[in-house]
Amino acid sequence: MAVERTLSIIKPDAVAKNVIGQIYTRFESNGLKIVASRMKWLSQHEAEAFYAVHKERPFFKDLVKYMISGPVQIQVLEGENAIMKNRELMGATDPAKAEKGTIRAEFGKSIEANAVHGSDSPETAATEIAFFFPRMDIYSR
Ligand code: IDP
Ligand code: MG
Repeated sequence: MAVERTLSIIKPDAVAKNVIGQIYTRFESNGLKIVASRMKWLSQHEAEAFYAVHKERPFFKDLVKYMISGPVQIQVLEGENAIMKNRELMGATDPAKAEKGTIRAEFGKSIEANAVHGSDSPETAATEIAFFFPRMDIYSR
């Protein structure tokens, strides 16, 4: 296994629920280090660009609207197998189908308002990290 980095976003519903700390604890207690972090209220243009891979999907417009409904907390997580580890901790896209104990099962509201985003491959992780963080703002240790 290799040390990887992945992009994580705590989405507007979870930020509004005041559970940033509880979600950060999940990362930290499962071997993922927060090596960059910022809170940001995305513009429509930013949300559309971030989710550009989904622009043909029927839920795209609503997804963008939801992602700009309030501030999000964005972080780079680093650790062994970080990309898949984070996806495991997140659980399935639909919180109703996510395994018990996962972040989405515990904090997600709906298939759209599902508390967190996580990169799904090394390629998307690299692109998504670069979208939000210049290299100089990422602090490995
Ligand atoms: P993922 O976040 O588990 O990787 P994706 O298929 O990449 O899931 O979808 C991106 C985001 O779009 C989801 O996290 C969710 O917020 C939203 N989404 C996905 N599928 C649906 C749907 O069927 N209806 C509404 N929103 C959806
Ligand atoms: Mg995805």
